[in-house]
Amino acid sequence: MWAKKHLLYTEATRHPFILSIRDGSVDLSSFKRWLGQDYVFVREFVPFVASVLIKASKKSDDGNDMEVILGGLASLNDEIAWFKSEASKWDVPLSNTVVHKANQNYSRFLENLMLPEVDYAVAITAFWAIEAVYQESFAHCLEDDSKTPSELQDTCQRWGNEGFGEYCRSLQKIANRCLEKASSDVLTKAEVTFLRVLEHEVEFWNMSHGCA
Ligand code: HMH
Repeated sequence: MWAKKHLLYTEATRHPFILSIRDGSVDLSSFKRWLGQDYVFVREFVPFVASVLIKASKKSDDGNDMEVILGGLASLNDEIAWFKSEASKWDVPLSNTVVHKANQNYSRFLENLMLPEVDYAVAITAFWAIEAVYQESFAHCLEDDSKTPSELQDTCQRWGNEGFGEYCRSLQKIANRCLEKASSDVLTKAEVTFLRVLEHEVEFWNMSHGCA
């Protein structure tokens, strides 16, 4: 299980699409496809995060969880505004986007995680993993030896910046605290959910990259 996790995590955070941004060889039509699809994703992600917030307010024994998740929702508000301005910069229409299969599958997965019977520990683990994949991927494109094109720096900064990294570590801490107290049944569900997130992230990159 650990080996599989490790392998999938690397696949998700060092995907050929990300590596192509990092080495400057990125195909801009791929980038535009990613931009349009990710805007759709983020609009689906907001209700999921809201559902995690509701679970935190009911289940959590730590007063700080709500603030961290609320901060996440606030940054999604900025993110939606950013997508709109970025899309107009790149001439990517955001209305009438044909939602790709990988995106539809990811949405369906998120919808299932929103159900009240899904444990808070499972939902917060998924939330952390979703954010962490983007953080690790885009931070990789900002390293000193990267050749990320200047017009993509802003995108990489959005998720690769230190503040976003700090926020991901806060989510990880919450997830770890919940998992320490979880039953073995919940722990297994969280593990499986974590792997599913990584698979969906890889599929999402594949779609952007044009290999799906
Ligand atoms: C597909 N995963 C995907 N899109 C995002 N914007 C994030 C994660 C991070 O918010």
